[in-house]
Amino acid sequence: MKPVIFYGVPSGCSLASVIASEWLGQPYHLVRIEMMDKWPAQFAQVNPRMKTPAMLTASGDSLTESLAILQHIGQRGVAQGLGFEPGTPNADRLASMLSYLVTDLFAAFAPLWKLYDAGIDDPTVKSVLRKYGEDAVRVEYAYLDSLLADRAWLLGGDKPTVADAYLFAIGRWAEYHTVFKLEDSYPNVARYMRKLAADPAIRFAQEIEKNGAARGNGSFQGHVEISQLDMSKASFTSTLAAA
Ligand SMILES: N[C@@H](CCC(=O)N[C@@H](CS)C(=O)NCC(=O)O)C(=O)O
Repeated sequence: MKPVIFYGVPSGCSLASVIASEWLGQPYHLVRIEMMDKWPAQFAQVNPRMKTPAMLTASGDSLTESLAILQHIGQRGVAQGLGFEPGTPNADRLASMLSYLVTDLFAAFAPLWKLYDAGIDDPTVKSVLRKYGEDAVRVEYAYLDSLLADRAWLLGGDKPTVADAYLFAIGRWAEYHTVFKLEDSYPNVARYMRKLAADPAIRFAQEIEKNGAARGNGSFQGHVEISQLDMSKASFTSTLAAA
């Protein structure tokens, strides 16, 4: 089967998996999840934690967690420079960067998402969450700004990897949560985000998020309904596959 990516709107981290799929250039389908609405019950078979992104791979197995999905796409896209041969120093560097992004950078935004998602009325709790989130976000953007001072892509090199797809998806959250204007505070991150925003795959993925009439590079084979999918192998996540 063709791989299926489940992506969430608004402004999900799953944008990275759509961008990486488009960069890979191999056929794939998408399932859209409106995260603020009631989620389709069948999605629990793919990810019982009810989070996006999730994936059905070409073998029909479910795969969850951005890091795992991006590594999976990266390994299929070694020729395109999206990932690296397992066991090489570059593969280690990519794993390290992805791990930093999905833990430290993602976690820095957690208090701000808490404020956004939950109806918190207590003004003291609100201002503590806001301050805690903003401070944490600034620490990570200062680090990223220093990294990006002398390189075009997150890992250096002359092509983006799946880590760049993820940083684009998460990097936009500082302005989404109006923490700061990137241009004013972190010019290297701002330049990097501007360059990525002009990339055709990223423009496509953002159009998809907006539910626009997106035209990709030909690898996107259309949206599917979750009820149309063969989910017989979709509860793989908790056990090892047979050798
Ligand atoms: N550890 C997961 C986190 C995924 C996650 O929290 N996704 C968010 C969107 S960025 C989500 O689905 N939120 C919906 C919810 O929590 O209800 C990963 O890295 O993939």
